[in-house]
Amino acid sequence: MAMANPLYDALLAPHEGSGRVFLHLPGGGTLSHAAFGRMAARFAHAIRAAGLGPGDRLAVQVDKSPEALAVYAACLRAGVVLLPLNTGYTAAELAYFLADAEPKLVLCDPAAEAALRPVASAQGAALMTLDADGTGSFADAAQGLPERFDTAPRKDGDLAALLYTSGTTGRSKGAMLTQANLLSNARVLVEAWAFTPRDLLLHALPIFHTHGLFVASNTALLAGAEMIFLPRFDVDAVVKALPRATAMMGVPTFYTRLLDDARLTPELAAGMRLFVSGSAPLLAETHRRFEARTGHIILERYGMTETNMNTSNPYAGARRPGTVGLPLPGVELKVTDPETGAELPRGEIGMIEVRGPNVFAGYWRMPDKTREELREDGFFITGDLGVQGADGYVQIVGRGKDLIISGGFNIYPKEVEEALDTLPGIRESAVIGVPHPDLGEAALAVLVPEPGAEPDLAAAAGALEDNLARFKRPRHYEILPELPRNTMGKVQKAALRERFAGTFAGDGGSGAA
Ligand code: MLC
Ligand code: AMP
Repeated sequence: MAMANPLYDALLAPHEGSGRVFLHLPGGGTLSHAAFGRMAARFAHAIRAAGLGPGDRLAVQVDKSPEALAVYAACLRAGVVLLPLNTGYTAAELAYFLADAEPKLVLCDPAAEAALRPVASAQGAALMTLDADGTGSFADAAQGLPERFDTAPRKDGDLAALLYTSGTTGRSKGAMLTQANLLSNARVLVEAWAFTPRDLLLHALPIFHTHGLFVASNTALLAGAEMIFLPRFDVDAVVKALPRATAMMGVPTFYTRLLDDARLTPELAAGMRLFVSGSAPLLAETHRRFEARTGHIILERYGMTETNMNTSNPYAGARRPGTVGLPLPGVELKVTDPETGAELPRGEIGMIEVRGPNVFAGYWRMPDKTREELREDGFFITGDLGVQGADGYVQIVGRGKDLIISGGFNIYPKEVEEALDTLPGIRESAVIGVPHPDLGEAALAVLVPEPGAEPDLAAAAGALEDNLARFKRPRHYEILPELPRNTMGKVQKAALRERFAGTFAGDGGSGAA
């Protein structure tokens, strides 16, 4: 009897060799569990052959594909820690992650190879490619390798993945997610959302973040559900796939884009049993419009990279617009005074703190940051401000952290401001999130020129291109002679947000400003 590997044993082993369909692909083809498992075994051998053993990191910045998902499965089998990276990150951003996580191997898109090779070599990491169509030097290396693999034994507390989340100050932090973190949350979600082998989950999220990789994929695998695996959210493809699907998970932008499409009707969604929203606040208005249009009540839940899912509206029971529902089984949630940490009575607004098997093991090689946010008693300080009603429902009312969530991607203003402040002619800057009809919030930069200087906005925007992923770059610029400050000298971002709140009001669709 092989030794235990909790995630492999629960998510993958039950399907080994099964001819059942796992993934439905855009071209109309399918991939069985057996074929997926064979691919994952070959990939696990290739990862081993590249010199990685249990606990080593594998950084992956590739387009979404069945092969990319099989890399995750291969890492689980080999005991290798997966470090998935947003495909939008530039080589400059990658350099930081590679230096910090010290992966032995980096997988990238062939188109990024030339730019990333020096970055990887500088860190002593090998580099291989995996294209969206599943080809590349990594796939070549795996070609012909055995389709059986002795899964590495792992313990509950062993790391399964390292996911970077930006910090409000300083650099990104690697959230260490263990086997038990991921498995406990998958178990809770299968139960809470009633997933079964009869489900067909419409998967249009990226797989480099918690939502698409763990919430969606782990839940489907654990339940034995099938997935319609789309490379990205494309409204035409989603409309085409919806009639076959039983469930979908998305960020609020998925729902506003669907609502903007006349093809969204009750008939289109007649076979659906569940629409889940998360990663960013779902406007109560979107919730109500979706119900009026389709008859479906979106189930909103709340989570984060460090904690997986914390709360959820009930599957059976009232799904309340504007709330993120109740703490999930096993998750303790309290609202505390942000200054003192003392627990507040129900009904009072404060800092949301959570504890449970879902909560991560700390930040990679950052014991000080870990101590600041993860209390010794196990409660994690989320940075989200909220209130819990007498009936237990949690409402998120704001963020204690300076963070913009745009289309479900996080933008840390500080990082963008630091990049802007170095530009010639700019004395200082403030980056704020303002309402955006498509993305929920979009980044807007307020620039203060040096005395006498006339900043060249096009040059400013251009200068960010090499350093910042596209999704982080401000979609609009404003120039002010100075930033509003309080008596302590702190920039009053709330005043700026109010002043520029209407900037994107007329922007329809997904167009950039
Ligand atoms: C893409 N762009 C974005 C963007 N996504 N800009 C700002 N915010 C975003 N979210 C850029 C593109 O690079 C492109 O640049 C331009 O904006 C227009 O792109 P688009 O065609 O409108 O975008 P699209 O590709 O359709 O993507 C939008 C989206 C996508 C909403 C479908 O961002 C998405 O899938 N978001 C999901 C994010 C997610 O999974 N979050 C979960 C985090 S986990 P150019 O220059 O090429 O035109 C988490 C925990 C939890 O938060 O609780 O779940
Ligand atoms: P990330 O660091 O990418 O995991 O983002 C996590 C953050 O997304 C949380 O701390 C919240 O601020 C936000 N978030 C996730 N789900 C919701 C939700 N349903 N409503 C409001 N904010 C959410």
